Amino acid sequence: MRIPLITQIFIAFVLAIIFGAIFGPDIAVVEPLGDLFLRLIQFVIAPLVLASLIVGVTSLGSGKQMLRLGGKTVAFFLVTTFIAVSIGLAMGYTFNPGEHADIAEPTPEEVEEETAAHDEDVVDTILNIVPENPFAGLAQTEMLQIIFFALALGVGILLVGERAEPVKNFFDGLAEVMFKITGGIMKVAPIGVFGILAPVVGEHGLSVLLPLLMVIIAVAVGCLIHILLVYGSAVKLLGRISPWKFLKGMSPAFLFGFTSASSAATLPLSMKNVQENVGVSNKTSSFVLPLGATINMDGTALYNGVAVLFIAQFYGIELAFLEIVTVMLIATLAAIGTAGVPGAGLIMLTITLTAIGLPLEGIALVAAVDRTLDMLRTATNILGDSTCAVWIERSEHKEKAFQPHATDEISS
Ligand code: DAS
Repeated sequence: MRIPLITQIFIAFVLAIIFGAIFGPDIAVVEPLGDLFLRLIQFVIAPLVLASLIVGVTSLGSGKQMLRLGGKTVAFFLVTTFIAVSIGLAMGYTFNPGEHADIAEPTPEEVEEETAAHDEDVVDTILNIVPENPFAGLAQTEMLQIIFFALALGVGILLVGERAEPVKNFFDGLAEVMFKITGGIMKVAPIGVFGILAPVVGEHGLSVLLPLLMVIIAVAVGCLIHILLVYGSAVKLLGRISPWKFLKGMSPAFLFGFTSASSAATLPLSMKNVQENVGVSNKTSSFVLPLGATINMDGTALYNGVAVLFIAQFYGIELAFLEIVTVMLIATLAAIGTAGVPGAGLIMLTITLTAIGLPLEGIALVAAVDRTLDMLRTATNILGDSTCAVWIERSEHKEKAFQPHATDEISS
Protein backbone atom coordinates (compact mmCIF):
# COMPACT_ATOMS: atom_id res chain seq x y z
CA MET A 1 0.00 0.00 0.00
CA ARG A 2 1.66 3.27 -1.13
CA ILE A 3 1.80 6.01 1.52
CA PRO A 4 0.82 9.36 -0.08
CA LEU A 5 3.80 11.70 -0.48
CA ILE A 6 2.27 14.36 1.72
CA THR A 7 1.93 11.77 4.51
CA GLN A 8 5.55 10.73 4.02
CA ILE A 9 6.58 14.40 4.34
CA PHE A 10 4.55 14.69 7.54
CA ILE A 11 6.18 11.53 8.94
CA ALA A 12 9.61 12.98 8.04
CA PHE A 13 8.60 16.17 9.85
CA VAL A 14 7.68 14.22 13.01
CA LEU A 15 10.89 12.18 12.84
CA ALA A 16 12.93 15.38 12.38
CA ILE A 17 11.37 16.76 15.56
CA ILE A 18 12.05 13.55 17.50
CA PHE A 19 15.65 13.12 16.31
CA GLY A 20 16.35 16.84 16.68
CA ALA A 21 15.04 16.81 20.25
CA ILE A 22 16.98 13.61 21.14
CA PHE A 23 20.35 14.31 19.48
CA GLY A 24 20.42 18.11 19.69
CA PRO A 25 23.09 19.91 17.63
CA ASP A 26 24.82 16.57 16.83
CA ILE A 27 21.96 15.81 14.39
CA ALA A 28 23.61 18.36 12.06
CA VAL A 29 25.36 15.32 10.55
CA VAL A 30 22.23 14.80 8.35
CA GLU A 31 22.40 18.32 6.89
CA PRO A 32 23.88 17.13 3.54
CA LEU A 33 20.59 15.26 2.89
CA GLY A 34 18.77 18.58 3.03
CA ASP A 35 21.42 20.36 0.96
CA LEU A 36 21.13 17.68 -1.73
CA PHE A 37 17.33 18.08 -1.87
CA LEU A 38 17.64 21.87 -2.17
CA ARG A 39 20.16 21.52 -5.00
CA LEU A 40 17.77 19.17 -6.82
CA ILE A 41 14.96 21.75 -6.50
CA GLN A 42 17.26 24.54 -7.74
CA PHE A 43 18.32 22.25 -10.62
CA VAL A 44 14.79 22.12 -12.12
CA ILE A 45 13.50 25.60 -11.34
CA ALA A 46 14.74 27.53 -14.40
CA PRO A 47 13.61 25.11 -17.18
CA LEU A 48 10.42 24.32 -15.26
CA VAL A 49 9.37 27.97 -14.97
CA LEU A 50 10.31 28.73 -18.58
CA ALA A 51 8.40 25.79 -20.10
CA SER A 52 5.34 25.88 -17.80
CA LEU A 53 4.88 29.63 -18.27
CA ILE A 54 5.08 29.34 -22.07
CA VAL A 55 2.52 26.52 -21.97
CA GLY A 56 0.29 28.67 -19.73
CA VAL A 57 0.40 31.61 -22.14
CA THR A 58 -0.02 29.54 -25.33
CA SER A 59 -2.97 27.66 -23.78
CA LEU A 60 -4.99 30.80 -24.60
CA GLY A 61 -5.34 29.36 -28.11
CA SER A 62 -5.09 31.43 -31.32
CA GLY A 63 -7.55 33.41 -33.40
CA LYS A 64 -8.99 36.88 -32.76
CA GLN A 65 -12.06 35.75 -30.72
CA MET A 66 -9.96 33.49 -28.50
CA LEU A 67 -7.33 36.18 -28.02
CA ARG A 68 -10.01 38.76 -27.08
CA LEU A 69 -11.76 36.42 -24.64
CA GLY A 70 -8.40 35.11 -23.41
CA GLY A 71 -7.12 38.64 -22.91
CA LYS A 72 -10.12 39.59 -20.74
CA THR A 73 -9.87 36.35 -18.77
CA VAL A 74 -6.11 36.64 -18.14
CA ALA A 75 -6.49 40.31 -17.17
CA PHE A 76 -9.08 39.31 -14.54
CA PHE A 77 -6.83 36.49 -13.30
CA LEU A 78 -3.81 38.79 -12.97
CA VAL A 79 -5.74 41.48 -11.06
CA THR A 80 -7.27 39.03 -8.54
CA THR A 81 -3.94 37.21 -8.15
CA PHE A 82 -2.14 40.50 -7.49
CA ILE A 83 -4.76 41.41 -4.87
CA ALA A 84 -4.39 37.92 -3.35
CA VAL A 85 -0.62 38.17 -2.89
CA SER A 86 -1.13 41.67 -1.41
CA ILE A 87 -3.62 40.23 1.11
CA GLY A 88 -1.12 37.45 1.86
CA LEU A 89 1.62 39.98 2.58
CA ALA A 90 -0.80 42.01 4.72
CA MET A 91 -1.59 38.82 6.70
CA GLY A 92 2.15 38.14 7.05
CA TYR A 93 2.72 41.60 8.52
CA THR A 94 -0.40 41.35 10.70
CA PHE A 95 0.26 37.92 12.22
CA ASN A 96 4.11 38.07 12.01
CA PRO A 97 4.28 34.24 12.16
CA GLY A 98 8.08 34.03 12.00
CA GLU A 99 8.80 36.83 14.42
CA HIS A 100 8.83 34.68 17.57
CA ALA A 101 11.14 32.03 16.18
CA ASP A 102 14.15 31.99 18.52
CA ILE A 103 16.65 31.60 15.73
CA ALA A 104 19.74 33.48 16.96
CA GLU A 105 19.28 37.17 16.22
CA PRO A 106 21.81 38.32 13.56
CA THR A 107 24.48 40.72 14.80
CA PRO A 108 24.15 44.39 13.70
CA GLU A 109 27.04 43.83 11.24
CA GLU A 110 25.21 40.83 9.71
CA VAL A 111 22.00 42.87 9.44
CA GLU A 112 23.99 45.69 7.82
CA GLU A 113 25.55 43.25 5.35
CA GLU A 114 22.24 41.44 4.70
CA THR A 115 20.30 44.68 4.11
CA ALA A 116 22.99 45.99 1.80
CA ALA A 117 22.81 42.74 -0.16
CA HIS A 118 19.05 43.20 -0.55
CA ASP A 119 18.96 46.91 -1.22
CA GLU A 120 18.60 47.75 -4.91
CA ASP A 121 17.78 50.84 -6.83
CA VAL A 122 14.18 50.90 -8.21
CA VAL A 123 15.30 51.66 -11.74
CA ASP A 124 17.92 48.88 -11.67
CA THR A 125 15.34 46.38 -10.47
CA ILE A 126 12.89 47.27 -13.23
CA LEU A 127 15.60 47.36 -15.91
CA ASN A 128 16.90 44.04 -14.60
CA ILE A 129 13.60 42.38 -15.54
CA VAL A 130 14.60 42.66 -19.21
CA PRO A 131 17.50 40.25 -19.81
CA GLU A 132 20.45 41.48 -21.92
CA ASN A 133 20.94 37.80 -22.70
CA PRO A 134 17.96 35.47 -21.93
CA PHE A 135 20.22 32.43 -21.72
CA ALA A 136 22.38 34.16 -19.11
CA GLY A 137 19.20 34.86 -17.15
CA LEU A 138 18.34 31.18 -17.35
CA ALA A 139 21.88 30.15 -16.38
CA GLN A 140 21.88 32.43 -13.32
CA THR A 141 18.25 31.59 -12.41
CA GLU A 142 17.26 35.25 -12.61
CA MET A 143 13.53 34.60 -12.01
CA LEU A 144 12.11 37.86 -13.33
CA GLN A 145 14.26 37.58 -16.47
CA ILE A 146 13.12 33.97 -17.02
CA ILE A 147 9.48 35.04 -16.61
CA PHE A 148 10.00 37.95 -19.04
CA PHE A 149 11.62 35.58 -21.57
CA ALA A 150 8.78 33.04 -21.17
CA LEU A 151 6.03 35.66 -21.59
CA ALA A 152 7.78 37.08 -24.68
CA LEU A 153 8.14 33.62 -26.24
CA GLY A 154 4.56 32.67 -25.35
CA VAL A 155 3.07 35.82 -26.89
CA GLY A 156 5.37 35.42 -29.90
CA ILE A 157 4.13 31.89 -30.49
CA LEU A 158 0.50 33.10 -30.25
CA LEU A 159 1.11 35.92 -32.72
CA VAL A 160 2.99 33.74 -35.24
CA GLY A 161 0.23 31.11 -35.01
CA GLU A 162 0.38 27.93 -37.17
CA ARG A 163 4.05 28.24 -38.21
CA ALA A 164 5.16 28.32 -34.56
CA GLU A 165 3.37 25.03 -33.81
CA PRO A 166 6.69 23.06 -33.62
CA VAL A 167 8.02 25.59 -31.05
CA LYS A 168 4.80 25.33 -29.04
CA ASN A 169 4.98 21.52 -29.15
CA PHE A 170 8.61 21.62 -28.01
CA PHE A 171 7.73 23.63 -24.90
CA ASP A 172 4.63 21.51 -24.25
CA GLY A 173 6.93 18.50 -24.24
CA LEU A 174 9.60 20.22 -22.17
CA ALA A 175 7.01 21.27 -19.56
CA GLU A 176 5.77 17.67 -19.34
CA VAL A 177 9.33 16.38 -18.96
CA MET A 178 10.13 18.99 -16.28
CA PHE A 179 6.94 18.17 -14.34
CA LYS A 180 7.91 14.49 -14.52
CA ILE A 181 11.43 15.24 -13.21
CA THR A 182 10.00 17.53 -10.51
CA GLY A 183 7.62 14.74 -9.52
CA GLY A 184 10.61 12.44 -9.17
CA ILE A 185 12.49 14.98 -7.06
CA MET A 186 9.45 15.52 -4.83
CA LYS A 187 9.56 11.76 -4.07
CA VAL A 188 12.75 12.37 -2.06
CA ALA A 189 11.21 15.44 -0.37
CA PRO A 190 10.68 13.49 2.90
CA ILE A 191 14.44 12.83 3.14
CA GLY A 192 15.13 16.47 2.26
CA VAL A 193 12.68 17.78 4.84
CA PHE A 194 14.27 15.54 7.49
CA GLY A 195 17.80 16.68 6.53
CA ILE A 196 16.83 20.35 6.74
CA LEU A 197 14.48 20.30 9.72
CA ALA A 198 16.20 17.97 12.20
CA PRO A 199 19.29 20.23 12.56
CA VAL A 200 17.03 23.30 13.00
CA VAL A 201 15.16 21.59 15.86
CA GLY A 202 18.45 20.15 17.19
CA GLU A 203 20.01 23.60 17.37
CA HIS A 204 17.04 25.75 18.40
CA GLY A 205 14.65 23.39 20.22
CA LEU A 206 10.99 22.48 19.65
CA SER A 207 9.61 25.98 20.24
CA VAL A 208 11.03 26.96 16.86
CA LEU A 209 8.03 25.20 15.23
CA LEU A 210 5.24 27.02 17.04
CA PRO A 211 5.15 29.74 14.35
CA LEU A 212 3.84 27.17 11.80
CA LEU A 213 0.46 27.30 13.53
CA MET A 214 0.44 31.05 12.95
CA VAL A 215 1.21 30.46 9.25
CA ILE A 216 -1.90 28.28 8.89
CA ILE A 217 -4.06 30.87 10.70
CA ALA A 218 -2.66 33.72 8.57
CA VAL A 219 -3.35 31.83 5.30
CA ALA A 220 -6.84 30.77 6.44
CA VAL A 221 -7.84 34.32 7.45
CA GLY A 222 -6.33 35.72 4.24
CA CYS A 223 -8.25 33.26 2.03
CA LEU A 224 -11.49 34.02 3.87
CA ILE A 225 -10.99 37.77 3.35
CA HIS A 226 -10.15 37.23 -0.32
CA ILE A 227 -13.21 35.04 -0.91
CA LEU A 228 -15.70 37.29 0.90
CA LEU A 229 -14.31 40.67 -0.16
CA VAL A 230 -12.85 40.11 -3.64
CA TYR A 231 -15.00 37.29 -5.02
CA GLY A 232 -18.14 38.46 -3.16
CA SER A 233 -17.91 41.96 -4.58
CA ALA A 234 -16.88 40.72 -8.06
CA VAL A 235 -19.91 38.44 -8.49
CA LYS A 236 -22.18 41.13 -7.01
CA LEU A 237 -20.87 44.20 -8.85
CA LEU A 238 -19.55 42.67 -12.08
CA GLY A 239 -21.67 39.54 -12.39
CA ARG A 240 -24.74 41.19 -10.87
CA ILE A 241 -25.77 37.95 -9.11
CA SER A 242 -26.14 37.15 -5.40
CA PRO A 243 -22.80 36.26 -3.73
CA TRP A 244 -24.67 33.89 -1.45
CA LYS A 245 -26.21 32.05 -4.46
CA PHE A 246 -22.73 31.86 -6.03
CA LEU A 247 -20.98 30.52 -2.89
CA LYS A 248 -23.79 28.04 -2.16
CA GLY A 249 -23.83 26.89 -5.79
CA MET A 250 -20.05 26.39 -5.87
CA SER A 251 -19.84 24.73 -2.42
CA PRO A 252 -19.54 21.10 -3.68
CA ALA A 253 -16.54 22.05 -5.88
CA PHE A 254 -15.13 24.21 -3.06
CA LEU A 255 -15.24 21.30 -0.62
CA PHE A 256 -13.85 18.81 -3.15
CA GLY A 257 -11.02 21.23 -3.96
CA PHE A 258 -10.35 21.57 -0.24
CA THR A 259 -10.14 17.81 0.32
CA SER A 260 -8.36 16.85 -2.93
CA ALA A 261 -5.95 19.84 -2.95
CA SER A 262 -6.06 19.63 -6.74
CA SER A 263 -7.69 22.19 -9.07
CA ALA A 264 -7.25 19.79 -11.99
CA ALA A 265 -9.12 16.98 -10.21
CA THR A 266 -11.89 19.40 -9.19
CA LEU A 267 -12.35 20.84 -12.70
CA PRO A 268 -15.25 18.56 -13.81
CA LEU A 269 -17.21 19.34 -10.63
CA SER A 270 -16.43 23.07 -10.89
CA MET A 271 -17.83 23.11 -14.42
CA LYS A 272 -20.95 21.19 -13.34
CA ASN A 273 -21.60 23.51 -10.38
CA VAL A 274 -20.97 26.75 -12.27
CA GLN A 275 -23.38 25.68 -15.04
CA GLU A 276 -26.14 23.95 -13.06
CA ASN A 277 -26.13 26.00 -9.83
CA VAL A 278 -24.88 29.41 -10.96
CA GLY A 279 -26.14 29.40 -14.55
CA VAL A 280 -22.92 30.16 -16.45
CA SER A 281 -23.16 28.91 -20.04
CA ASN A 282 -21.22 25.84 -21.17
CA LYS A 283 -19.35 28.01 -23.74
CA THR A 284 -18.03 30.39 -21.05
CA SER A 285 -17.27 27.74 -18.43
CA SER A 286 -15.53 25.45 -20.95
CA PHE A 287 -13.12 28.28 -21.80
CA VAL A 288 -12.56 30.01 -18.45
CA LEU A 289 -12.41 27.11 -15.96
CA PRO A 290 -9.81 24.88 -17.69
CA LEU A 291 -7.68 27.99 -18.31
CA GLY A 292 -8.13 29.05 -14.69
CA ALA A 293 -7.21 25.60 -13.37
CA THR A 294 -3.97 25.94 -15.34
CA ILE A 295 -2.90 29.55 -14.87
CA ASN A 296 -5.01 31.14 -12.10
CA MET A 297 -3.85 30.55 -8.51
CA ASP A 298 -5.13 33.26 -6.16
CA GLY A 299 -4.90 31.02 -3.08
CA THR A 300 -1.38 29.98 -3.97
CA ALA A 301 -0.28 33.60 -4.51
CA LEU A 302 -1.82 34.60 -1.15
CA TYR A 303 0.02 31.70 0.53
CA ASN A 304 3.23 32.88 -1.14
CA GLY A 305 2.85 36.29 0.48
CA VAL A 306 2.44 34.78 3.94
CA ALA A 307 5.18 32.13 3.53
CA VAL A 308 7.79 34.59 2.21
CA LEU A 309 7.31 36.88 5.19
CA PHE A 310 7.30 33.92 7.58
CA ILE A 311 10.66 32.68 6.24
CA ALA A 312 12.19 36.18 6.20
CA GLN A 313 11.07 36.79 9.79
CA PHE A 314 12.18 33.29 10.82
CA TYR A 315 15.73 33.98 9.62
CA GLY A 316 15.72 37.56 10.92
CA ILE A 317 15.86 39.12 7.42
CA GLU A 318 14.19 42.49 6.87
CA LEU A 319 12.72 42.67 3.33
CA ALA A 320 13.24 45.95 1.46
CA PHE A 321 10.25 47.61 -0.25
CA LEU A 322 11.59 46.57 -3.65
CA GLU A 323 11.74 42.96 -2.55
CA ILE A 324 8.10 43.12 -1.49
CA VAL A 325 7.23 44.48 -4.94
CA THR A 326 9.29 41.66 -6.50
CA VAL A 327 7.36 39.10 -4.45
CA MET A 328 4.05 40.58 -5.70
CA LEU A 329 5.26 40.48 -9.30
CA ILE A 330 6.69 36.96 -9.10
CA ALA A 331 3.71 35.48 -7.22
CA THR A 332 1.32 37.03 -9.77
CA LEU A 333 3.23 35.88 -12.83
CA ALA A 334 4.57 32.57 -11.51
CA ALA A 335 0.95 31.55 -10.79
CA ILE A 336 0.57 31.26 -14.59
CA GLY A 337 3.15 28.49 -14.61
CA THR A 338 1.97 26.68 -11.46
CA ALA A 339 0.10 23.47 -12.21
CA GLY A 340 -3.23 22.70 -10.54
CA VAL A 341 -1.92 19.64 -8.71
CA PRO A 342 -1.19 18.94 -5.01
CA GLY A 343 1.96 20.61 -3.72
CA ALA A 344 2.42 22.90 -6.74
CA GLY A 345 2.42 25.92 -4.45
CA LEU A 346 5.57 24.69 -2.73
CA ILE A 347 7.43 24.81 -6.06
CA MET A 348 6.12 28.35 -6.68
CA LEU A 349 7.37 29.37 -3.23
CA THR A 350 10.85 28.12 -4.25
CA ILE A 351 10.68 30.47 -7.25
CA THR A 352 9.77 33.46 -5.06
CA LEU A 353 12.44 32.69 -2.45
CA THR A 354 15.08 32.30 -5.19
CA ALA A 355 14.05 35.62 -6.74
CA ILE A 356 14.69 37.61 -3.55
CA GLY A 357 17.54 35.51 -2.18
CA LEU A 358 15.80 34.12 0.92
CA PRO A 359 17.08 30.81 2.39
CA LEU A 360 15.51 27.85 0.54
CA GLU A 361 15.75 25.94 3.85
CA GLY A 362 12.51 27.71 4.73
CA ILE A 363 10.77 25.34 2.29
CA ALA A 364 11.31 22.47 4.73
CA LEU A 365 9.63 24.46 7.49
CA VAL A 366 6.41 25.14 5.59
CA ALA A 367 6.51 21.74 3.81
CA ALA A 368 5.60 20.10 7.07
CA VAL A 369 2.17 21.79 7.14
CA ASP A 370 1.87 22.03 3.35
CA ARG A 371 -1.07 19.66 3.08
CA THR A 372 -3.27 21.86 5.30
CA LEU A 373 -2.09 24.99 3.50
CA ASP A 374 -2.63 23.32 0.12
CA MET A 375 -6.26 22.54 0.94
CA LEU A 376 -6.91 26.18 1.84
CA ARG A 377 -5.20 27.61 -1.25
CA THR A 378 -6.72 25.10 -3.69
CA ALA A 379 -10.28 25.76 -2.48
CA THR A 380 -9.59 29.48 -2.98
CA ASN A 381 -8.14 28.84 -6.46
CA ILE A 382 -11.37 27.00 -7.41
CA LEU A 383 -13.57 29.95 -6.41
CA GLY A 384 -11.26 32.38 -8.21
CA ASP A 385 -11.76 30.54 -11.51
CA SER A 386 -15.55 30.44 -11.18
CA THR A 387 -15.73 34.11 -10.13
CA CYS A 388 -13.99 34.98 -13.39
CA ALA A 389 -16.47 32.76 -15.30
CA VAL A 390 -19.35 34.74 -13.72
CA TRP A 391 -17.86 38.06 -14.89
CA ILE A 392 -17.13 36.77 -18.42
CA GLU A 393 -20.67 35.34 -18.65
CA ARG A 394 -22.20 38.71 -17.73
CA SER A 395 -19.85 40.72 -19.96
CA GLU A 396 -20.37 38.44 -22.99
CA HIS A 397 -24.11 37.76 -22.67
CA LYS A 398 -25.41 40.88 -20.84
CA GLU A 399 -29.13 40.41 -20.03
CA LYS A 400 -29.32 36.93 -21.60
CA ALA A 401 -26.82 35.57 -19.06
CA PHE A 402 -27.22 33.00 -16.26
CA GLN A 403 -29.72 30.38 -17.38
CA PRO A 404 -29.09 27.40 -15.02
CA HIS A 405 -29.20 24.22 -17.11
CA ALA A 406 -28.53 20.50 -16.67
CA THR A 407 -25.15 19.40 -18.03
CA ASP A 408 -24.59 16.11 -19.83
CA GLU A 409 -21.83 14.06 -18.21
CA ILE A 410 -18.80 16.34 -18.40
CA SER A 411 -15.72 14.46 -19.51
CA SER A 412 -13.10 15.10 -16.88
N1 DAS B 1 -2.79 22.31 -5.18
C1 DAS B 1 -2.75 23.41 -6.15
C2 DAS B 1 -4.04 23.42 -6.95
O1 DAS B 1 -4.47 22.37 -7.34
C3 DAS B 1 -2.53 24.72 -5.50
C4 DAS B 1 -1.20 24.79 -4.79
O2 DAS B 1 -0.47 23.76 -4.62
O3 DAS B 1 -0.85 25.91 -4.36
O4 DAS B 1 -4.59 24.53 -7.21
